[in-house]
Amino acid sequence: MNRKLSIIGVPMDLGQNRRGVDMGPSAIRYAGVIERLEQLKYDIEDLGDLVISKPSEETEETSEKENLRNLKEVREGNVALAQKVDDIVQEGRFPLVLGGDHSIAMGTLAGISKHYGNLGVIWYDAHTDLNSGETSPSGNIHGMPLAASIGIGNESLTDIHGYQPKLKPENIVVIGARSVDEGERELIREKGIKVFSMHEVDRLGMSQVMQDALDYLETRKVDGVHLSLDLDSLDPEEAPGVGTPVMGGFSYRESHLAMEMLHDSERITSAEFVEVNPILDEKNKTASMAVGLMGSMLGEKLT
Ligand code: 5AB
Ligand code: MN
Ligand code: MN
Ligand code: MN
Repeated sequence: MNRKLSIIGVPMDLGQNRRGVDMGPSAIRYAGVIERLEQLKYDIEDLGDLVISKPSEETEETSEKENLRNLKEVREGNVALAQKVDDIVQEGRFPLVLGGDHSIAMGTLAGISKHYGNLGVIWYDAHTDLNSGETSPSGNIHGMPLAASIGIGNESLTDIHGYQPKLKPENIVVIGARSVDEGERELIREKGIKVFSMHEVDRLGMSQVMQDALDYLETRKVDGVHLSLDLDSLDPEEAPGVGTPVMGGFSYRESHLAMEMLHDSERITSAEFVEVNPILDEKNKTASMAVGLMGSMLGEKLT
């Protein structure tokens, strides 16, 4: 495991339409992320938060037409993030990105993937985020980052950081899916994207699913693994501070196990934790869970 960690917050809320997720990085910091990871003896560099610009009325109109809300500003934020993350990886450090809504995964992956020949991704989420302007029921770009990263959708999203695609569809593993739109289903079938839905987790248990996911990426001969963890993968009873809750999710405990197994696999090379919305939360518990999961992912054990 890379002992040098760089943390960057991305106060992005323009990829969806519930205010508050831009305060995610503050909530995660307040929940003690730096102190927690320092205890694990990492060399931590805190790069603070990116500045995200507010949308103008003019861009609102054009993006409504294409069913891509706040397209211009979402792109700009991701272009800036991609450069930051690129620099972090270039310096030989492990990027840990704090969201912000999930649209920021486009920028994170754009900065990371150029350093790898065959990057793998674990997408831990209640959703598959495989929409485009054509298929999206909402026009919210936080439902599109995985599609954009495989080169599907509007050019200004697929082309962030000047290259595409960022990912091969067969190097993606989705875990936790339970709300998938029709257009997304088609893409999963067409591209052969590996999805462990809640059905598989219920039948096999998290331990087996995580092992299968890691084995699958091993057969793909990936040279790095990025974890993109959307807090709405957890059950909203336990983690209420998210904008798009879907019932029937993971327990905190199950997710801990998943993170510990990821750590023990010694494969993980970057991560992001997204969609924490403190306005919808109770006593900052969703942010605290995010911090707890980061701890497990980075090797925190009781013994
Ligand atoms: B999240 C939905 N599929 O596209 C859409 O939270 C929800 O990043 C997207 O996973 C949820 O609007 C995006 C209905
Ligand atoms: Mn989600
Ligand atoms: Mn998501
Ligand atoms: Mn969400």
